[in-house]
Amino acid sequence: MPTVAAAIAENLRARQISEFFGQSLPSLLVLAAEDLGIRQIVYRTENAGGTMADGFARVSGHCSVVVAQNGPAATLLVPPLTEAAKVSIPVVAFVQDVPSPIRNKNAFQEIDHQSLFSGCTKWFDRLDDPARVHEYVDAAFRAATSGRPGPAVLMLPKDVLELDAPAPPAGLDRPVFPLDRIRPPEAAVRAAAQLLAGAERPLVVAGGGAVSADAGAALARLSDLASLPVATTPMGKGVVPDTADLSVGVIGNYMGPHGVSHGMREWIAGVDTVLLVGSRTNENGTDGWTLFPSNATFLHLDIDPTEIGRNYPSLRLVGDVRTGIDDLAAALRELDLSKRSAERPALTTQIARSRAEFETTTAAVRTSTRQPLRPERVADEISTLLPDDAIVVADASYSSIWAANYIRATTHSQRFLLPRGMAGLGWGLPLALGAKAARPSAPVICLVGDGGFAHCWAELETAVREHLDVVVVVLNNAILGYQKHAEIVQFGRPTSAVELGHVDHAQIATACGAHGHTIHTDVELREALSKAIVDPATTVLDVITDSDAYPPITGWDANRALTDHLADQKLN
Ligand SMILES: Cc1ncc(C[n+]2csc(CCOP(=O)(O)OP(=O)(O)O)c2C)c(N)n1
Ligand SMILES: [Mg+2]
Repeated sequence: MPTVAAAIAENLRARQISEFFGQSLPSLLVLAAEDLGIRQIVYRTENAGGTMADGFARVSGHCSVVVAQNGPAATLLVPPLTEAAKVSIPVVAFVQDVPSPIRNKNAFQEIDHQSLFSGCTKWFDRLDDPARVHEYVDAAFRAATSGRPGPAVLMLPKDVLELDAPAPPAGLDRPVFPLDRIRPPEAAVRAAAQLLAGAERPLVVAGGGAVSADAGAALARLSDLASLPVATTPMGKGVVPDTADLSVGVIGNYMGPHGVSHGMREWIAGVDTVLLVGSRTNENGTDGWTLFPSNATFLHLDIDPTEIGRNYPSLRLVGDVRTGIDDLAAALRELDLSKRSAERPALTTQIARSRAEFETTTAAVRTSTRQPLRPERVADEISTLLPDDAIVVADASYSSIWAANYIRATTHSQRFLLPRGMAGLGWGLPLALGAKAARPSAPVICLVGDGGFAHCWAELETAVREHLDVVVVVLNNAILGYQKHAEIVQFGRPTSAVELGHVDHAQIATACGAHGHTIHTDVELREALSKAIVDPATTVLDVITDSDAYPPITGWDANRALTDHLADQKLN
């Protein structure tokens, strides 16, 4: 009979899980897994390890696994599991617990794990009966991947791991998600198709749920069939290529004058029908719920019934996004779509005009050779050099906004990973490492701010040791940019926290065995970036950037406090 630890390892192998993120603990489980050839990708910190698991799941399309110790290590899993919970990504965490005989006696590093994880998990339990090990492991994976996916935690008391357990049952499947591609009700689909076919000005808005459901191709087919323009939220970025003639680009709170969809804002204010797909209709994705007119008709396709109607009373399409879109397309094919086809030329002209406007208004900053470099120039350079199969990852803060606006998705095979569940600093590099582990052949480019990068420099050593070769582009403006500018916008002045000391990120990289370059000029940037993308090595480009640059957050350009503050700084 195997031990519980060995039985779990066999269970994972039977599910074709070939790697997990860990740092030795629970040791018995890790030893058993390594004995079976399951690779432990060793993180430096649990919050990075959990985020790697998030990135791995986003890119692989199946539930990932992270393991950790009880107590302090478990507390560090809370941030990444919270991000995964917010953006509906399945991660199973196996966390060691104190031995059962000393439970509730203030054992070393004993805490109330159930309370700890209660806000960031779909499912939490502890294994006490070794005979039921496979039942519990199965429950964790089922909870993580079914319905609206999310994290699950199974606590494994140290003594229980050593007990005898049965071998795993036959027929275990890889934990893919979404587990069940549920169809929305036929009557609702027909009604939605009628509304779309007869709409004067419809708009499809795709969120992260469309990416998770792998609905990009279905969405493109639907858009083409019924001449429907498709916008995405930041989490939906790239689900349809930005270059498609009906692609509006990212909408939300990034629609200031230099925003990629700025020219569509007025048009969006006049939509009469909005089809939301896989979207939480959250604050940023809707610009504080101001984007769409309140008298529009809303249709909402989502796997989570509780999200439908949260912010917009909607025709309810409860179901898997990809299946639902295919069903909608089938229903539309039965209808007269001449009204939609007649609108198409004006619509594509409107979108093309908005894009041309963006190209013109941003030409100066995108092509600027001035030093310190403009972040728009850096993002534009990444966009130009971006391979068709690349994965772009951004950290929170400005990096996410630069990437959403200034790096174009040109093919369905590219992926964009933004930590928009929590917008927590430091997610960029570990998300990138998880993405690289899931798809080793893809070039992974990670855009981070200097403040956010400081949360996780240590994982550069992980990248080198684990051969997870990524390109990290640091926008080194030596400030907490978003924080500083937001405080000026809101309160007229920043606190003393926002200016950072000088950090040589190239030296940090080389100290960890990665390549590192300090970049001052556009010529250096292009040369180093094109080399780094094809180099089988982790490379950090420490790009010295303009601290006055801020991205197209709606309303910021119109804020006198910010523009005056920046002008004053220049004079002094
Ligand atoms: C974990 C965490 N702490 C604090 C914040 C608040 N915050 C948002 S943006 C920001 C500044 C980030 O600076 P940096 O990473 O250098 O990016 P920049 O805006 O300068 O490009 C801060 C402190 C956050 N989002 N997450
Ligand atoms: Mg910064």
